[in-house]
Amino acid sequence: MAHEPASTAADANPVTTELRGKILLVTVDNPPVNALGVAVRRGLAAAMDAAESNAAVSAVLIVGAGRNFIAGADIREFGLPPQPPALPDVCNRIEACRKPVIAAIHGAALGGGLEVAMGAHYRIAVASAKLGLPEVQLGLLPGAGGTQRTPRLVGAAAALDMMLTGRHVGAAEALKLGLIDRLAQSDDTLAEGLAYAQELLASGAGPRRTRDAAGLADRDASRAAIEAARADTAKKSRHLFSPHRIVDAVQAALDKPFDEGQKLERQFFLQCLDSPQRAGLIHAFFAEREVVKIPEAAAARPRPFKTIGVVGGGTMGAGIAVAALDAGLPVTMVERDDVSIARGRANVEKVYDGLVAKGRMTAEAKAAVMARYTGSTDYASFADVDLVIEAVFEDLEVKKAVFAELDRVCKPGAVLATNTSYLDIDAIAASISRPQDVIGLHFFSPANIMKLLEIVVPAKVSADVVATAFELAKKLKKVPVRAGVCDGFIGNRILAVYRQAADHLMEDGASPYDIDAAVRNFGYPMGPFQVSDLAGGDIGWATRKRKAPTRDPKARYVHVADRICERGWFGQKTGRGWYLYPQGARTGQPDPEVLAIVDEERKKAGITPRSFTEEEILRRYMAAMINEGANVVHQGIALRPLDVDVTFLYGYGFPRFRGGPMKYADTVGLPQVLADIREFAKEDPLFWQPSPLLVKLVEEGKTFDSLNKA
Ligand code: 3H9
Repeated sequence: MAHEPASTAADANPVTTELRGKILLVTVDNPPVNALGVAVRRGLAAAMDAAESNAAVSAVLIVGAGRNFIAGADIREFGLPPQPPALPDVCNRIEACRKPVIAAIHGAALGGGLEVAMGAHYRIAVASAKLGLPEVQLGLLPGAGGTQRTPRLVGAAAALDMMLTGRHVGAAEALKLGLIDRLAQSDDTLAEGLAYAQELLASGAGPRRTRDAAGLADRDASRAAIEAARADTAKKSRHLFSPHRIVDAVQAALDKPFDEGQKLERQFFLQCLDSPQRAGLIHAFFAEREVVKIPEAAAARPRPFKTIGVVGGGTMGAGIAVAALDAGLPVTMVERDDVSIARGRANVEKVYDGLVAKGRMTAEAKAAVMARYTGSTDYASFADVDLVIEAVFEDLEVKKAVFAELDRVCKPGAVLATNTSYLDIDAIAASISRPQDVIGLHFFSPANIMKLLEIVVPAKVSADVVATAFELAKKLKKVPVRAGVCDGFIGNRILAVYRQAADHLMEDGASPYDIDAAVRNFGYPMGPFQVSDLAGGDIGWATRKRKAPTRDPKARYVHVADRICERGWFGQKTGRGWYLYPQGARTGQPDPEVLAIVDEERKKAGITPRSFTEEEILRRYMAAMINEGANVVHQGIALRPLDVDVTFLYGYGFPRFRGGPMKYADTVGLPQVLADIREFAKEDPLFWQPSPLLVKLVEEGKTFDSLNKA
């Protein structure tokens, strides 16, 4: 996405000053989140000058207008030409102020926002305030003195924890850490801030600079904390750039005077800013906010819903029920008979029992949640339910029979959703008297954990039902993506294609273990063959059998997976699949027998194996993913490329630091991707057909991102 800066120098001054007695009240008012755009930076610096030059001012109080103190640097400015003053200079200017500066914090004080607060001499926060340094999540590090001031203020261990996780620290914890000096007694930030400032003046308190704070005084403890963080980061963040620089910057805070440390911090920050990881992570940040902006949300208001019905108590139905229960909603589950509903209830309870066993939930809390759960064998129990999600066996006739029952018993206006992962939802909708109420809610397994929710929009559904589905996603804390009806919707449709590309690579000479390793080195937690072993090879096998009758007889088909499934090797649950899992091991070992099967199939197909470098493997794997992603956008199944990106980030383990497959394609360059596809097409023109959208964008010299703009 191309982003305009939220504010420009020409905008009305978003920083206002007002004398309250002897205190200069400085208010940052830059909706929506008081980001530190250039006008705010200028305003803050000017306010310090004004405070120093006005003899009537004895102290300065900085507050944020609206719901937050300051949410950080203006992310939309990154990548644009810098405009002075730079934020580090502004924070230094605040710290250098010869009159005491106090920050009164409510809402979010994040990133540069917290750095402004640390530039101030004293900090007070209301109980609900959230403080943090989330830059790492954007591929950055705190670049306005944060890597130098935070360890001096709270010690190396706590500072590293905050900067490496990016977590939000509550006000009470911030007080304990020494990040703030006082916890406000009420929610009235302004009154509390003014009172604190007056108290400081009365006590004769002067400026107190964070750069002089003694948090690193215990040098041995600091060194140990840095070494521990370095080792942990090497293990956990091997693909990432900025976490390592964060550790280096804290090392500099320990070893060097403040100004020198800050110079290094600046260098590291600019390196991070230049990295494609920063571009990928910031793309992901905006994409997950843009993805909810759909035409139906603008056109209609969601229907109210207070109660949820779930048809089916299998793994999926139970997971959906848990997701709804966790969101505080009452759930009625219907199954066909007593045995099935007992199993459904047991599946739900099993999740909570697991939490109780791990000490993450009390037995009383479990009982309170289960009190909102009702099991029934009678569809009439759905009479008052606002929204029903069907999660029964994947068979069109079975689903139609369920929907006929729902049509019969549900009240008018109830939303009727199916959790199918590939069936024709238009056909389900057309089979009942109220197609306008029918929608697809494609949850991913385990449904109470996985964040992605594909909201599948059939032709006849009314806009308010789509808006309701997005509202439900918000309530369940899911990341919704709007998808059109087709086999596999966005995610599974694209998956089917790049899985085939992986099979082709395997038959042509790469081993499944080479392919998995290449994909892991790209940043995925697992390769496609490991995923198949985890999910169960029988699932893909069933899909292949389902698609067999409609498969183009001229299309290349690799039989290896079928040969493996025919032996009953379905992966982890059967102790072997693509890998061996001796004694229930969770990490697989390469299996020579699998390699022998691969060899045999190559011979049958008359293929002489050749070798592929990791780069060659990835080029094919990614080109297949990107090309089908382009088709999905071209056909309107996904609204924009960013919808494909969000689907893969939240449902398929795509490495977030690459932004998603379509963003990655832009990074590689679309002409390169198209050239690759055309080269591969020389071997298999049926499989490698360039997407018309990709061809068009290359002809026009455009990127996928150009389509993300509203
Ligand atoms: C940094 O500070 C670097 C420095 O160390 C060094 C500099 C030299 N900029 O999330 P929401 C927009 S890096 C621009 O839906 P919520 C957002 O896109 C920064 N825009 O609200 C959305 O726009 P739209 C470190 C921003 O109430 C609107 O505001 N800080 C920024 O659910 C509302 O956002 C962070 O990483 C921004 N910084 O959550 C904090 N932030 O309406 C990032 C938000 O057009 N922000 N927008 O879709 C957040 O975590 C959440 O926005 C926050 C509010 C918790 C504050």
